[in-house]
Amino acid sequence: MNEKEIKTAFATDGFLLCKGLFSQEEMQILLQDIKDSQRRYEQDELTKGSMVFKSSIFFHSPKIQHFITQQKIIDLLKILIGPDIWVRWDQAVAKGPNSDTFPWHQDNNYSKLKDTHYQFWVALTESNGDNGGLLLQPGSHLQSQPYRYEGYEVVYDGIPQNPILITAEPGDVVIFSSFTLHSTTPNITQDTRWAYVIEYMSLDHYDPYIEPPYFVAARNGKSSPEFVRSYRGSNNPMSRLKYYIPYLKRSQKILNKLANYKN
Ligand SMILES: O=C(O)CCC(=O)C(=O)O
Repeated sequence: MNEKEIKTAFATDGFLLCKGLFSQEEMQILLQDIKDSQRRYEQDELTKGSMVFKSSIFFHSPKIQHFITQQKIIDLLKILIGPDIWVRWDQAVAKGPNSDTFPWHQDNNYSKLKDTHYQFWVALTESNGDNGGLLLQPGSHLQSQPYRYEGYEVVYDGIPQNPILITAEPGDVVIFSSFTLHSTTPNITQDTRWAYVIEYMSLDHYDPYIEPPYFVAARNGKSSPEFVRSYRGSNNPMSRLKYYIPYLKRSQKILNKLANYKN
């Protein structure tokens, strides 16, 4: 696929399947690095039974940092995100035997971000409809979808009309928008399905929920791994304002109520 086809496919469907981006051997090494890694934040509320989330793991692992900033990844992402990119979050997901479905959702409803982040989903093992495979609803990224809370889960309040199941080999990758509805199937096999998801964002976009230091992946389209205390998006008042406007509106409503009350 050339750049234009990649952009068009992503704009239309909200995701892109890249077969065979990494070798089986690279995936075995990465899986071991993930198992050896330490978390930055301890909590993983989404872990349920034999479906285990291991989040925020690149932070203390130079090997994972090296993997997620390699030029091959940047060359793909810069087509969609632009030349300056940082990593806001990552998580490995082990779906063991008997693990349940992970319900349909848009990742922005978990991250609470107003801008798109780009989910780089890596199949570390085989992944299919029997063992926890990834399902995506094409075109669902084009609008905010209704949702409800179920414990820690933020679940799509609807039924996807024509979902696509990704059948993946180790080393296959799906890049999808954080607004794309997705889900995973139950695992009815005896083996554990592993996937690793890295969440990339433009350096122009702010995330008020991640504390510094921030991890830069690329500048000017070139891999440039570096921890920084601030970046363009975090310094940009317009980026920050998006998150303050709801508070300002709420404060304005309270002030109006008080003014009415006094009168
Ligand atoms: O287990 C997976 O493959 C993906 C889990 C998921 O839906 C997510 O990370 O948003």
